[in-house]
Amino acid sequence: MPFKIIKYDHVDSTQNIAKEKNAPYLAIVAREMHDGRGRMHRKWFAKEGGLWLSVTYPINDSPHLFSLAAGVAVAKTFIKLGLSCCLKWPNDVMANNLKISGILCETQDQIAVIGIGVNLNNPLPEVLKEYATSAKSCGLNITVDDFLPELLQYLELELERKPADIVKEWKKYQCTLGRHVKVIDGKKEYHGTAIDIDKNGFLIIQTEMGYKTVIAGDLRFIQKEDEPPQNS
Ligand code: BT5
Repeated sequence: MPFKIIKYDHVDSTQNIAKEKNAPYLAIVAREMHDGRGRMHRKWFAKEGGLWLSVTYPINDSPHLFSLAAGVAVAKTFIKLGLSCCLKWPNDVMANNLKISGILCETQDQIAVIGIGVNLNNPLPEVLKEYATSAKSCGLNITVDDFLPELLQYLELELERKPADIVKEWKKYQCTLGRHVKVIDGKKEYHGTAIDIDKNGFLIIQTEMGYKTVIAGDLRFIQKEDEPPQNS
């Protein structure tokens, strides 16, 4: 089912607007947000020029897979528009080893509110320069009007897939598995090799203590001494 696009100029967070509307198949877009948020209420910088979007979708049996499906949709859109990128578990899209897009999935009643932030022509603050990038910094002029219709088409397709197919599709675009990682999940910290994601989208890490399954968390790539350098 197609999304109904509702555009705003300046809002606190598109997530809040989407929750106020409380209806499925909406695509709330804002030119700018002053209180954009990431997971655990972290600040999300959202100046004019980027895509700040929240789509609403009916909850099914596997709403935790929506973040992965949305990541696939973003990656496919970038690739179609000429920028190579890949998926870092659980919710990041990476270009040149830097975060170009982040996804936040929240739920309310029977609706999932999937927030998607994509850095296109927006400026990024100095504090993020080491971790984040934009299409512009990668040398491409991609506007919101170029990106949004393509992304919504991919979202329709990816969100509708069966759980096993979402996982399968995510694996095609990922750059996480096989790498040495540190994952912080609340007070717990895991070091090891990212081996796989299971049918729920949870990450399986091979640690010195055996296999660990991590439901959510912050993942950093770590470089082993005997490896050539790879950025995180
Ligand atoms: C995310 O959280 O990556 C989810 C971001 C979701 C943003 C969208 S925009 C539309 C919708 N409306 C909202 O209010 N939010 C959603 P997390 O993995 O927790 O990453 C947050 C961290 O990313 C911050 O602590 C910063 O370090 C970094 N960050 C902030 N702004 C960024 C940006 N524009 N680009 C890249 N990284 C950023």
